Amino acid sequence: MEIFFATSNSHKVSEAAAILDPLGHRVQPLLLNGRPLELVEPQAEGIEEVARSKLEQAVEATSGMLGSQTAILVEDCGLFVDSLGGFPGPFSSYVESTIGLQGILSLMEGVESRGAEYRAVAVLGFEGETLRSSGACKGVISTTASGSNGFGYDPIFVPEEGDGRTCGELSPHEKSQVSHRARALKGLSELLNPPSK
Ligand code: ITT
Repeated sequence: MEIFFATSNSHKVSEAAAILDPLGHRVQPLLLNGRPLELVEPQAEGIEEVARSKLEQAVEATSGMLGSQTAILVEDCGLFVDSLGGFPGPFSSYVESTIGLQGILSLMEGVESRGAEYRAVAVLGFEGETLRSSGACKGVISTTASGSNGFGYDPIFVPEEGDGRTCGELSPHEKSQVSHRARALKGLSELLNPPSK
């Protein structure tokens, strides 16, 4: 299936293509006039509601423009830090662009309990149907930023199912073995192609 990913984040497209292309889909960015759609993220909503809202906006903006056997994918993610009561959660994008990773590290200075979770909700619109899948990746927030792979919070997030390196230090393949995005997208692929078919 041809999957158009409506996102402003090219890293997400590359990661989704690496996960879904080997499963028989073809992922590409959804561009209008050569640019990603500008989707409004309703603040104060959970990532589930934000993902559904982004899909509605993308479907409306492309109404009648995509052929059959094509789907629109959107995804919303967040980093939920236990000791900060789940902050930044749905505000992760805003927080990254304002106080940044160093701001999160400062908020957690001297904090011993450093548990956190990346969460993703992926929603696919296909022939009027909506499929939805979620994924999570548990880990801890490091005390310093490390690594230049990945994007966003990767340099300060150490996945539980790893060897102590941050996601920023993992190769793209290693990240795709444990990431919230990989889990959400593999779930979508199973909904599209149930194992019994
Ligand atoms: P779109 O909404 O346009 O898809 P975005 O980058 O704004 O792109 P999100 O709102 O879903 O995406 O992401 C919320 C924040 O979480 C944002 O700061 C991302 O950089 C960060 N994030 C999402 N997935 C991540 C990942 O795999 N590794 C590190 N940070 C991630």
